[in-house]
Amino acid sequence: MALNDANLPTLADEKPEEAILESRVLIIMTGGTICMQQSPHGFIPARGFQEKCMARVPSFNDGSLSVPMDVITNSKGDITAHPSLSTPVTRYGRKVRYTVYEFEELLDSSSINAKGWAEIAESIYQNYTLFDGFVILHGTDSLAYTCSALSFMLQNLGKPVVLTGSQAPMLELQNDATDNLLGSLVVAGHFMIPEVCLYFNNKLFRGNRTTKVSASDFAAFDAPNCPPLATTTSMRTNVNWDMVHRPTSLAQFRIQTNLDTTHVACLRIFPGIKPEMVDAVLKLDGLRGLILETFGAGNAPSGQDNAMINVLASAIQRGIVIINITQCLTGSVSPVYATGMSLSRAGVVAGLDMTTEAALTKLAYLLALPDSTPESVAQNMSLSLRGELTESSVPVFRHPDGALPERVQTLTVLGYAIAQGDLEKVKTIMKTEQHWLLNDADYSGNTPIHLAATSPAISILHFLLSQGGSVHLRNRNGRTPLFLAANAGLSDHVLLLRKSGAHLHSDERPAAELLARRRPGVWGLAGIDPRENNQRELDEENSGAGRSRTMAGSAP
Ligand code: ASN
Repeated sequence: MALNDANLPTLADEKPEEAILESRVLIIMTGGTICMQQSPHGFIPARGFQEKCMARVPSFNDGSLSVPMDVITNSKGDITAHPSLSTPVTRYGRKVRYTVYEFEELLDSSSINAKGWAEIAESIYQNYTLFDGFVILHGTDSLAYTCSALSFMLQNLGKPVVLTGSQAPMLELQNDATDNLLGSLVVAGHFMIPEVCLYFNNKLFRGNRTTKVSASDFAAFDAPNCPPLATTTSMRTNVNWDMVHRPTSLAQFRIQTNLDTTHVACLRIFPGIKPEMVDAVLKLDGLRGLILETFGAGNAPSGQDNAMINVLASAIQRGIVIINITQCLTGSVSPVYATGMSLSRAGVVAGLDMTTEAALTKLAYLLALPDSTPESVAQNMSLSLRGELTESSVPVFRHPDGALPERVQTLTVLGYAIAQGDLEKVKTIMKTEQHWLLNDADYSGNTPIHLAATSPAISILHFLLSQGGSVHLRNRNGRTPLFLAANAGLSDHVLLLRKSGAHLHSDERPAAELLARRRPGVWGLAGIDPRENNQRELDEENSGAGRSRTMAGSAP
């Protein structure tokens, strides 16, 4: 049925109090203990996780219908339809609707490699616009490596990617799988933490800061040099918003999948290690980079004859990048001792407080960048690309746990400045109040980016985006900033948001397609193809069936 102009929806027609917002999360199952079952040869991964492990648990299935199906594109570009399940309404007033997409081959994570990491990155990329967040289920053995690798492979990430697993299978009576999975779903479905994170034992860590610290305890992971991004207590998840790393370049989400893991190595120094042994590793065919695990603050045996330093210096001269990482769990590499200083004089790069997992995967990532040189790789290894190291010891200013009225007042003043187009005022407020404001919302659920999406001064939108404001948060009507800008007919705002990775949420598309009839130009810029709209109408008329809302999305 064709709608005439008078029937077209407007924003004013929407009644937020009647709608329960559903977040959409894609769960990617790669294997690991979480999905394992006993076999005559020990635990092995088993298929059918959504039906066997999640559908029967009330916290993972409120029994609501999963129509329409989620249409998932795999890493090879093949499309399949999957039924979804939903959690009951959470304490944050939302449901989390999710689909489990299982890899063709489920692995014990001790067998994962760069190909597996590429498959995960591709799967996120292909389905990026359809979901609000992603949960990756993975074995714990190599989980910290995968977290680190993905943090570099996913560039300008604007949505949460939460990795988790368990020490005991979900089908065991007493397990840690249920809590880890539920906690991860809640984070991915509610909190705009656009980082690759690891959720385990009630803590959310920055993924590239983690290391596996126990082979059997439920507290299997820690991030020794970085406080958790969030912690879950019995009733709620408390996010440490000051810690959250946000993309600040105005660019769309993209991935780099060709890590050079075959030309890097890792060597742990021990008392009495011979320079010849180090030399032999450094002369491995094609080696381009080495992680040297040293003592304490970055020290290695020097010896009277400087033989070790000479071996390292000559490898560096041959173009091999050597990174100094401490064997200690906490603290940083710093040249305070003569032995450590001579390493840096020889050209060994201080890896500061990076974990070995982060250093190794970062090295493989940087070596694979087009136009990389040993110098550019060495330089980038001691810079923070994704919050994987602490660059300086300047204490981070923490916003005091502000009383609610104070926060609301600041947000109101900021909202007023945005509406007035007063860039200078916006800059002043952001400077003094720091970045917690970017994720805060007024009573309608509008964040500063929502408000800036219709501000008379596009420079304010530009400024707030460059400060790390998210383009994906939705207000209480479920609207993204992009929807608001298009609805206001602001083409330049729409273009800037698109350039920064914004896309319409699948829930917004039906309304957007109808509104596009009034203003096809600006909605076209927002990603609504008017031909698609006509086609949908034709399909509906011909078959009487509605099209899946998730079909409209595509990889960015
Ligand atoms: N071997 C298992 C794995 O990493 C260990 C686990 O998941 N707890 O796949």
